[in-house]
Amino acid sequence: MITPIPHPLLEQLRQICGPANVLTHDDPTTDLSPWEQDWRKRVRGRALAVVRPGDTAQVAAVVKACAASGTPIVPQGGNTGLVVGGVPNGSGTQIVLSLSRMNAVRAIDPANLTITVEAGCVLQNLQAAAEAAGFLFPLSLGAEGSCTIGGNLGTNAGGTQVVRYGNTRELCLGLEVVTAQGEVWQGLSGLRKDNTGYDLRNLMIGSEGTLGIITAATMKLYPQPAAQLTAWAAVPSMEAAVKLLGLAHQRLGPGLTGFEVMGQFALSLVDKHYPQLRVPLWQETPWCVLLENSDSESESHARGQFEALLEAALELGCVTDAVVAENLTQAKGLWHIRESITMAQATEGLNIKHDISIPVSRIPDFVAETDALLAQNVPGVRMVDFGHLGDGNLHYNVQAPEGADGPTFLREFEDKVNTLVFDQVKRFGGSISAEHGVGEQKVHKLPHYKDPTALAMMRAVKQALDPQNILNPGRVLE
Ligand code: FAD
Ligand code: 2HG
Ligand code: ZN
Repeated sequence: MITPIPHPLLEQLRQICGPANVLTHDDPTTDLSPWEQDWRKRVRGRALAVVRPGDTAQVAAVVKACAASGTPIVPQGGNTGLVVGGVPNGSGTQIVLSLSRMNAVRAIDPANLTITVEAGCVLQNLQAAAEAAGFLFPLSLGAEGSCTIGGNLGTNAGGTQVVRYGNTRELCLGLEVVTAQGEVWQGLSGLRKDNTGYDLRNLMIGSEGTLGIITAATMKLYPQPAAQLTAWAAVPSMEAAVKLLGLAHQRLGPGLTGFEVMGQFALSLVDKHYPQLRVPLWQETPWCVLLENSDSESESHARGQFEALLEAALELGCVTDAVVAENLTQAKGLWHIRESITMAQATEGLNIKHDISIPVSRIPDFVAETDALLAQNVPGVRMVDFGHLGDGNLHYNVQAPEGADGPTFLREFEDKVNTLVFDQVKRFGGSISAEHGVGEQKVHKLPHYKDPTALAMMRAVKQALDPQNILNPGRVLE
């Protein structure tokens, strides 16, 4: 039995959540690394405690206690974030507020097409609950087995269905939020229309835990499609991929639910690290595209439409070869290849990530110009390009040259590469973060790339809602 060192705030937190739900370094047998280490293993923080409340009232009481002692709070869901936004800093003075115990599905309203869940609900469980009720919850991303809806809302996550259903923000109809003062905002309306003043829901979404703690959400449900087909196409250039996207919009209309592009080197990494996944066509083409067609009529209607699209694309020369999945298992296999790029890249070694957006029409020129600039500035650079081309969102990632030492590469090149890429993004009218957020990683860059008036309004909002700066300090805003 270990007697914890007396600490007035920790005593209070133990009373609120129960001693088993306040984890500290006092107990040398408790490993806090799952909460302190970021997913990319870029930063290892040190928490004063990891606190795991069981309901909204406990979250509110924890925040009140922290506010009274001026203790910073870092909200955390599945800790899959990619920009160092959900782990504590190294000071040992911040608490991690993990929502993982608050994972219930509170209600499904079939007529209103909504589901209300607690923030710690894992995305895959939310998808499964929707499916069990006969509906589709379309948010889908590689981390869905461990990320939570609270984290998805906190980052306004995108994923692979945005081209049809929008980002997490577009899927949300209401929130329950604990404010920086420990008050509870009951905003789980489920209303599709509400013009009674400022849109606080949309302000909270994407605020990365800096304005409030999301404890529950009402999300939109959709009918299940009658059929879903997936195709993998070899395309000769990024221009051809953009042309194929236009054609797919024209031919499939709202049936186009996924349009992902993958560069040859990105796919070579999947082939190298996961040979069992059998990546199709990658050796014969610089780019592959994964397309999904969701049809409300029937499988044969979907197949007819899809084949006509691919035939037209072959004739126009924007596709050189293609395979259409014969069944759901094959389709899942193709999606699994796409979702494995992040892991394959991590296995290959340290890298520099960019999740940028550019108007789709300008992406080919952006890639050609920026690739050339990087090749001039970083000898032997290897580009891991892939992403959600349907949304104009590229994961324009930079891998160290073959055989280079990862940490040395990052020390020497990370800032230079970020500046080069972000300057190009600005020149092309894009955003330096399309989906992963700002976190700690891009916080120093934001003032250079965000409109100064917008940044001033953001600071004013933060000051108004969290004047003590206790909610995730140092993230989003310096
Ligand atoms: P965490 O990592 O725990 O937190 C993320 C941020 O949200 C932090 O700032 C945190 O403080 C805040 N937060 C967490 N919970 C709450 C809450 N309840 N209230 C307020 N703030 C909160 N992102 C995409 O957009 N698209 C993708 O396709 C995508 N694919 C991914 C694939 C992989 C393999 C991985 C590892 C990550 C991927 N991500 C993607 C990044 C990541 O943003 C998402 O995985 C997810 O949205 C994070 O959810 P989480 O529960 O893990 O949040
Ligand atoms: C994806 O689209 C994620 O797979 C992760 O956003 C992107 O690894 C990345 O850079
Ligand atoms: Zn992505």
